[in-house]
Amino acid sequence: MATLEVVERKSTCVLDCPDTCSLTVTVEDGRVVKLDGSRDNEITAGYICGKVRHFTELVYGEDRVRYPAVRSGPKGSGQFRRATWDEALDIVVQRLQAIRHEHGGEAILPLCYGGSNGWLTHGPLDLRLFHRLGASRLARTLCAAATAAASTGLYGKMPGVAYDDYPQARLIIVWGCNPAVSGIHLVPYLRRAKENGAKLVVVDPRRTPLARQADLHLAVRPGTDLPVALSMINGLFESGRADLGFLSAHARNTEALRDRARAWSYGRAADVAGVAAADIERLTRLYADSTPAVVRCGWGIERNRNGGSAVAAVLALPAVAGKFGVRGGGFTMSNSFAWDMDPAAAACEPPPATRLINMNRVGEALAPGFAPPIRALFVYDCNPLATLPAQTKVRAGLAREDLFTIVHEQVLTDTARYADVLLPATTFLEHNELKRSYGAISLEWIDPVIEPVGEARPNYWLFAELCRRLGVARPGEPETPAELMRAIVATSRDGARIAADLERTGRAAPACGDRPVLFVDVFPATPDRKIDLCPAALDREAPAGLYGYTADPATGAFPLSLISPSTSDAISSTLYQRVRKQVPVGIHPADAAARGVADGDPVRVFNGAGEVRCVAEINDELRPGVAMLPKGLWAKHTANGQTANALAPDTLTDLGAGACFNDARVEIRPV
Ligand SMILES: Nc1nc2c(c(=O)[nH]1)N[C@H]1C(S)=C(S)[C@@H](COP(=O)(O)OP(=O)(O)OC[C@H]3O[C@@H](n4cnc5c(=O)[nH]c(N)nc54)[C@H](O)[C@@H]3O)O[C@H]1N2
Ligand SMILES: Nc1nc2c(c(=O)[nH]1)N[C@H]1C(S)=C(S)[C@@H](COP(=O)(O)OP(=O)(O)OC[C@H]3O[C@@H](n4cnc5c(=O)[nH]c(N)nc54)[C@H](O)[C@@H]3O)O[C@H]1N2
Ligand code: SF4
Ligand SMILES: [Mo]
Repeated sequence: MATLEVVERKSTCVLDCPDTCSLTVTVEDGRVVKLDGSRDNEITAGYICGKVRHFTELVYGEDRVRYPAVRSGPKGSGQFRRATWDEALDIVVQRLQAIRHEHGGEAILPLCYGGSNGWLTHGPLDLRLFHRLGASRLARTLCAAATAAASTGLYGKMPGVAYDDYPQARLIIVWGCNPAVSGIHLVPYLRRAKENGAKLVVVDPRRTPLARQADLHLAVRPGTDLPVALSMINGLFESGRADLGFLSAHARNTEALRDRARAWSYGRAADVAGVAAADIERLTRLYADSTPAVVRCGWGIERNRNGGSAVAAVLALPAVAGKFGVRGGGFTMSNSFAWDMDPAAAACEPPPATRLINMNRVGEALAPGFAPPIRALFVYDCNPLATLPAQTKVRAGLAREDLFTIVHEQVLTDTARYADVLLPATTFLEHNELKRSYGAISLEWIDPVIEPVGEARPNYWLFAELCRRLGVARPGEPETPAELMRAIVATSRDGARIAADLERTGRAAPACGDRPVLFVDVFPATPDRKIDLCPAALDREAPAGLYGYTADPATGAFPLSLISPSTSDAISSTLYQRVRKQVPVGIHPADAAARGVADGDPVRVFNGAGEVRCVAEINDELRPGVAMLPKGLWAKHTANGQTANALAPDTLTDLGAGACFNDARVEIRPV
């Protein structure tokens, strides 16, 4: 009798989550039977989230895409016939060549985002293909566009405070971030800080799990962080608590920030944000009095018309109050800024000057009248129907008979159902990956732990193959995972050491180490190493000028703010196939009563752009005037197949041209 081979293999989670957990994967006869946290990465501390513990349901589930397939029914029907890779790629090559020949390369649009957060699945070979085809370029703005514009505008690419240093802080402000769901490994450090006597403040329209334990919770109206932060800055200057010594040594344009903040008294900010002026004042005093103090700046702040300026104002706070220079002091935004590699530059020449299409406007770009039209859409690492704003327009675009759509996917998503050619993608358990985390500060080399399921193939295989078949490959270019890794790492100033560390241990720390003290170990990556508190480029970009506030888009007809934050069931849309029941819209008791809506009632959530039919869930954790549907829902999660994204406008943030998901304004009525 054959004995069962059971082995434990190391891996690292590559999903779009700040934590980048180190994993122990149990493999029985070539099949993954268990995923759990390991201690290779200290932050993981031996535990992982429930989503990834159930990852085998994605890998082996009924929705897994196992074979190449060609559409055999109407667009969107999800009806396919199985094909061989050769046949599927022949069709792709023939159609892309014909479209390029007849309409030019710009008629092709790649559409990708964060499905895998690794550098081998996005960056090198896909861009090699699309650049050389002269395809339209994609502005990858679905997330972190405003935060990146603001934080790099002020600080250049500077990493922030490491999770491990939070227990040193006396005050922690969790601002527009819900780590209990979206980055669970920060939570034990917050608990330790509290045990050490730290105060916790949460700024969030919802009473999140952390807000419940906070010393102060500012339940601001969505989109009003900018006035709150500016009034704190004004208060610090007015009360003589601004650190003028630090500012004159380390910052530029302090006066411009101070001038703009002057317009915001505590009272005026409190009126706009719907909180008590005394609470903002108390927070300012607490902040001035506490050292070390750290702000965990989240992505909840950015997803509205004021998002860029709001993030800039929040990140200016530690400069104004002089909170840098000590362990546990400053801010944490995206710690991916610890790395200086450029995966695109590693594999191909600079991008051609073809048109740039903002992914938040893909619905428009696929609509009639957009010229010259897009005729081929190549979707990978992305589920646009579930995650892009203006869902109704996106769906209409995908349904176009004259659009040739290729989808490279792991599971049969809502988007994949619209494919003309569907190609099976491997998961990170089945391919190599190079992943830098954006919460913890680390870079990991990841080996596959199992053979590909079915005929699934990694992105790097697919794009190398297409480069060859479309005649744009050049001999001697990096192409295998190991070659790509070396080429990517070589674009870093510290490349030789990082490559050696990766090859020896599978992980590497950046030059500044994995627990940098801000303004001791790292400085702003700006030309003069100073903070620019009012960069001219950002000031020109923002329609109301940097730090200029734009009023709430609510109208009498659509008075409620619909927010759509992350939940513990999924990473964006990934793993939502596991949730088989419908998902309710959260509504505050007062808003429900005013509309005659009771818990569990069927309702319509609607505005001029769309309508979601679902049931109501009375939720007193929301502030009045705010309703909630999770981000990333699939069509099956509502009664009519529309989700929060059908109600989200395709307007853009003031900086970075990012998505304004939380600017959705709606009405809710019983049906
Ligand atoms: N309403 C609303 N919508 C939002 C947001 C919001 O706040 N509200 N937030 C947004 C945010 S923060 C983000 S980051 C985006 C995320 O938007 P997306 O990137 O579109 O969403 P994901 O679910 O992360 O990933 C998409 C797909 O990539 C696939 N994938 C994973 N790995 C690979 C791979 O190696 N190869 C290939 N070919 N495919 C792979 C997954 O199976 C998944 O279906 O969504 C945004 N959408
Ligand atoms: N489980 C899980 N983890 C995830 C993800 C996931 O989908 N699921 N997504 C990953 C990705 S792609 C990202 S970008 C991060 C995002 O993680 P977070 O930074 O936590 O962002 P969100 O979940 O979008 O929203 C965080 C909080 O912002 C609040 N919020 C909404 N509007 C505003 C506002 O105007 N001001 C303020 N102050 N708060 C507001 C929401 O109520 C919410 O509690 O998480 C990552 N981790
Ligand atoms: S999704 Fe986040 S918390 Fe869950 S295993 Fe991956 S890195 Fe860890
Ligand atoms: Mo994101």
